[in-house]
Amino acid sequence: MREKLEQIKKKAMEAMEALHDLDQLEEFRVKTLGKKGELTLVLRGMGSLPPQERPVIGQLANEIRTALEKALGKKTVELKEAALEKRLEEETIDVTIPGKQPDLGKLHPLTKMLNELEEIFLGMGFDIAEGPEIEWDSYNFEALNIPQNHPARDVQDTFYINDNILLRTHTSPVQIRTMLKQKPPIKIICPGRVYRSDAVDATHSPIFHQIEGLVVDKNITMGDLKGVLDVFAKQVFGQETKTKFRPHHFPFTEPSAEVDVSCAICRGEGCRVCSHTGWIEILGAGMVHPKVLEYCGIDPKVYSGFAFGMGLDRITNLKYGIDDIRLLFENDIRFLKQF
Ligand code: 2U9
Repeated sequence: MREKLEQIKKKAMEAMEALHDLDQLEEFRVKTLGKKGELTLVLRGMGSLPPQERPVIGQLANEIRTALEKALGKKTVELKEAALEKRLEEETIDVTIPGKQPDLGKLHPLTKMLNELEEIFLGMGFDIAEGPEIEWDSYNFEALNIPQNHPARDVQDTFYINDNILLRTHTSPVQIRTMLKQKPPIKIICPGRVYRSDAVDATHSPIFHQIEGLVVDKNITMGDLKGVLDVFAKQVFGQETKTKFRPHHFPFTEPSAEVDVSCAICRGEGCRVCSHTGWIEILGAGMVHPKVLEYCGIDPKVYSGFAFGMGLDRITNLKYGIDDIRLLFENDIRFLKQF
């Protein structure tokens, strides 16, 4: 029996040495030390030994069990360390491999232009005001001194929703709303989308964008208007830019003017962009009509104001050399990627 025990120990120790992974080791532990393991079976057979031999063999069997358990523990640690080592080696990350470049979106040219213009006016102390695109007929026309029979009111030009409600044809009703709820001094720009029932071509779209401005206070003059628009034009088109006011007519301003800037492409010498005139029309402007102030409850004998309006789409196209307004609305990725 002693020999059999020593044999089991020797065989077990050798077998253990040859094992390479933790699953095999567990299988081996069950086979050797488990309830149905070889060592246990031998110990069960101790009943057939002479009584004086039993304690000696019992002690030997326990020593062997302890030795095997110790060796198993050591082997377990060894195999766990080896497994970890192998995993770390396999999972090595090469931090020098170039990363994948994420596809970055870009701002739409209209958004870029709007951001630039807003910065310029914020820098001159203007606030930004916004309002609804679906508007009362009265705020869009009547408040602005546009009479019932004016051609702008024609269904040919305006998208009516019903007799009293329409898609705003300019952002001017935002200024009306501001004056109705706020007393002067008022100094705002109103950017936004507007709608006119125009046939689509290279310079017309039924949806386009405007920025209008309004300043109302005591002693506001045409000189203030010229100063603001001159600073604005120089910041957008370059410090050498000149501005020119030509008399015009709008129902909501008196006097009114159209404003040209000297062509930034040819510096006024004449080219294709300015139709060989050296000037480009970019704005309409004027002193707010007394009737418009009155409609909003502002006394025109105490207060005066100036207003201006421009097409954002037209300025964007001039600035970026885009020759067709439709490109701004088609969202062709090949076009948008260029800005
Ligand atoms: C109030 C009073 C007056 C806004 C103005 C213009 C002149 C003008 C056009 C430019 C090109 C429209 O986009 S466009 O087609 N606008 O010429 N707009 S004065 O005048 C106002 C606005 C609000 C209460």
